[in-house]
Amino acid sequence: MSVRRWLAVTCGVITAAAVSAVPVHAANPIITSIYTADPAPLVVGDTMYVYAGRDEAPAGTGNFVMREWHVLSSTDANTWTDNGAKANISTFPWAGADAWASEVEPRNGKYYWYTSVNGNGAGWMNIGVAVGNSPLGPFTDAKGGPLISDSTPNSSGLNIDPTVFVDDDGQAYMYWGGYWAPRAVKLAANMIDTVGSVVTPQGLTNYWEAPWMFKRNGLYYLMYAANDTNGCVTSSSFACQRYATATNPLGPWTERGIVLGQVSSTTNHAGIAELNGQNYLVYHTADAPGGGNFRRSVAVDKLYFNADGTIQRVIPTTGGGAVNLATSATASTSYVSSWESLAAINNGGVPVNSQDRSSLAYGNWPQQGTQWIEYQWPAARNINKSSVYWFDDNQGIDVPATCQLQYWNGSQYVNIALQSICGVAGNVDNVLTFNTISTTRLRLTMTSRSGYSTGVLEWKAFQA
Ligand code: FUB
Repeated sequence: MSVRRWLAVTCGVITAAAVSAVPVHAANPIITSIYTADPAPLVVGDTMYVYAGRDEAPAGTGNFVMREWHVLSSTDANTWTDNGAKANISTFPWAGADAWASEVEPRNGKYYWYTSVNGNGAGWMNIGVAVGNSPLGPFTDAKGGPLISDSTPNSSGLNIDPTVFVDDDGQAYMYWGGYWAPRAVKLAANMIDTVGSVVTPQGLTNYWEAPWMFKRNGLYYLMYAANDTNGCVTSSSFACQRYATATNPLGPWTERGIVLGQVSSTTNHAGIAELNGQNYLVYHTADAPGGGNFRRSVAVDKLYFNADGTIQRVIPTTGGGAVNLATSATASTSYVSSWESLAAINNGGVPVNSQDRSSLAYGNWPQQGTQWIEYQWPAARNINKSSVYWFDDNQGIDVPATCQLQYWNGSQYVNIALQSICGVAGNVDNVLTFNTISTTRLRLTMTSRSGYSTGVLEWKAFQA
């Protein structure tokens, strides 16, 4: 979509938005020209702005590379423009790396951009604040140093992910924190100083990171990423979005349910905003082509409140017909090792490499020869593509020698004539394409290399 050029930065001020901002009509993810993460929506007039970090990690790497924050915008939550990077590490002369999650809060005609950023000195992540005269800036460092750092008394174990809220009486509050350590503090009217002590909010069940605070009909809401396996995620390396409510802005909070379940990226970071009378959940996934845990993309879906103020769970939509039917299938297998997990194959994991067990692994050691895994649906599904990411533990499990895709034709399993080879490469998605079949059962058979067993990290089956 848009042709983007680097911005000139002088003394921490972004001087020119040299970006050709071309609107894109997008299903999810809403922008695919770059990877974007940690979205924070803000509605001003008829426009929704989404402040998002840019993921620049090369494919296959296992760490964040984040140096700038972009501003996306839309007047219908459907057609989106990337307005380019409106702040970056250099906006904060005292910082040096890690442009993590941020949020913008307006006040008195100014826009305060609270950011997670690495101070590059003693300690690690800090909360910085920049200020601008419009939602698109230009933004400059408002304080000349961090608002919160590791040396702030009672600060979080990880000082990231600020969310700021101004109450009807003019009092502003900031929540933030990672590593299961939420924190809150009052902000001064100038929006760049704290007032009083940092407090530890109570009642945020299984809080992990990524708070999002707002008020609706007199009730305070705090949505946040949790990573418990008690109905939230299949493995604690993923996260869901839970929410809590309170009658006081500093709590105590009562946990009320899940807004968004596990997504395809391990991190789960979201915000809520209302545009033209419709509420939206803005979040990120690893769903874009080439995406991953460190190559995330922003998505938007409608969100609904019930009459009693509770929030209906959002079911993510994807674009391009690339619906992965595996996540709604029941999996079975000829054999699974007792210490591995069949759940690994369709839990939405995004492996970094074939040794990556962060979202579980399926393996059939000590079996050798031909074994199979299978998906079953209660009614026939139309399928024309699958992809498999093989597990290789560098011990008894290796990528297979051969594989074959089969489907149930009503009375027996028959081989699918593949248009692409059944790939056995490690460290990649081996994509298989074929003419559409309609079936209730899809089976992947794998024949081991001599002396080895086989394993799978993720197997997807795509709706035609
Ligand atoms: O993008 C870096 C970090 O990942 C954010 O600060 C967290 O919320 C998580 O999304």
